Amino acid sequence: MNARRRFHRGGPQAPSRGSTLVIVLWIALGLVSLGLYFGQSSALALRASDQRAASIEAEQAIQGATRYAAYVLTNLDIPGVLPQFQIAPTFRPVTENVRVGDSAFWFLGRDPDLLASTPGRNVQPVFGLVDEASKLNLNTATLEMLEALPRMTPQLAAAIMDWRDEDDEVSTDGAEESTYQRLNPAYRCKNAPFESIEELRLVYGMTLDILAGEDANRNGILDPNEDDYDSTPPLDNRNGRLEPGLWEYVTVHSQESLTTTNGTAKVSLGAQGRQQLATLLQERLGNQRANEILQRVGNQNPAGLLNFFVQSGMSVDEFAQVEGDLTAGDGQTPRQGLINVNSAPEAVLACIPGIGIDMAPQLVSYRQSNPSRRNTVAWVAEILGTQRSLQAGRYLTGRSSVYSADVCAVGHLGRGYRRCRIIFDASEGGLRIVQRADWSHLGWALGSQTWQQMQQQRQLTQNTR
Ligand SMILES: [Ca+2]
Ligand SMILES: [Ca+2]
Ligand SMILES: [Ca+2]
Ligand SMILES: [Ca+2]
Repeated sequence: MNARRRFHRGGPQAPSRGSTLVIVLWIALGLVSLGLYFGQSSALALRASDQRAASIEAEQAIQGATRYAAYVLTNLDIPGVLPQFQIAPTFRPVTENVRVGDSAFWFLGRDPDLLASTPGRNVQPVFGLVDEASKLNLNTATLEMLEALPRMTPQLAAAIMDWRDEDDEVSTDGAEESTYQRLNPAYRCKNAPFESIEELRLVYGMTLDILAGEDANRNGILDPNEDDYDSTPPLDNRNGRLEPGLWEYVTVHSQESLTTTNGTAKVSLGAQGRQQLATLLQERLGNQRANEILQRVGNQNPAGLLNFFVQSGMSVDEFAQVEGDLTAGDGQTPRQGLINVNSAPEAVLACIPGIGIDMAPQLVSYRQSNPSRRNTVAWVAEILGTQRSLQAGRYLTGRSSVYSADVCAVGHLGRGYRRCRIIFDASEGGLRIVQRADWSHLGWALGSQTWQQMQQQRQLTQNTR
């Protein structure tokens, strides 16, 4: 009875109710925190998937940009001359903030007329396609030419020569197989041509500092972290000027085309092409001028187009009528590594024998004030004179056939930034993509102005939502 009463009166029930309440409270608390947790993580997941969607949009924009670049390159008014070097191209491509649906792309370019001596000008990017013939070719440059590059040392230049030459004989200051075998981990010396400029990382003695220089994100402009000494990497000299590394000035992809724009084979300036040369000159300049020119050239085998121009006594206008049809090679194997005097920066021109650091700035100023001549190599003779022209001519061209597109892209609201560099080769007739490298890891490359515009646009869209 006692026990029943106790039971009915709920003596032992009271603690039971209390503990139920506690349990319920705990469960409620648990549910709330679970809800909070899932709410938070689904917001995170949403943001991540939004970021991923934006990246995919940016990738799509890069695909679009690749096709657009190919279209531009196959429709050049003057073959071998990029639109920015033409005075009045019938088609001037859009190169910045090109909208593709919600995304956009930019062709990150270079201004080759920017003299190294001009401080503070290169803080915002220029846009456009880039001429690969504006750079020094790692596979054809001589030791002396390599040594003239910024940041280069004699040891490094020699190691580059040893890396690409077939033999295993160590050149003065160079490095061959035995050196690479001593490294930890050891690897082989290539003893074959470079296939990409990134391969320079493997050459003995190379450092990232020499390769990238102050331009850590490889965009050709001075970003804030590249002008603040050691506050943020890279280490720079804080002088308000960008001093880039080797990567800025070298290529492995420059080679001349063996066909003219209408698909016919170019005429060789060598002995084997003499008859065709006569026909070409007669066609374009008439019999009398053709005979005079051929007589002056005689049996010489011009080492370059500039050499032929100097030896022939032609006028610049006459030369322009045949330049696109000529090659100083044998007409069978395309000549590699010719440097386009109309698009190369001062630092590259300075590497060429006959030009050097004393004449390079003069060439840059001349072509700046004479933009109509940026489709020929002939004008160089006026600046360099005969002797220097004959020395430099074998390394020079006035036009190009290999180009690169450094494409930066963003998805909706400026999110999902991607960057890709694509190299196009038109030297074998038609356009081929010969290399495609993802450069997204180098970080934002479009400069502070575009960054601010993106932020403002994003803010505006979020406010109106
Ligand atoms: Ca070797
Ligand atoms: Ca930079
Ligand atoms: Ca720095
Ligand atoms: Ca600097």
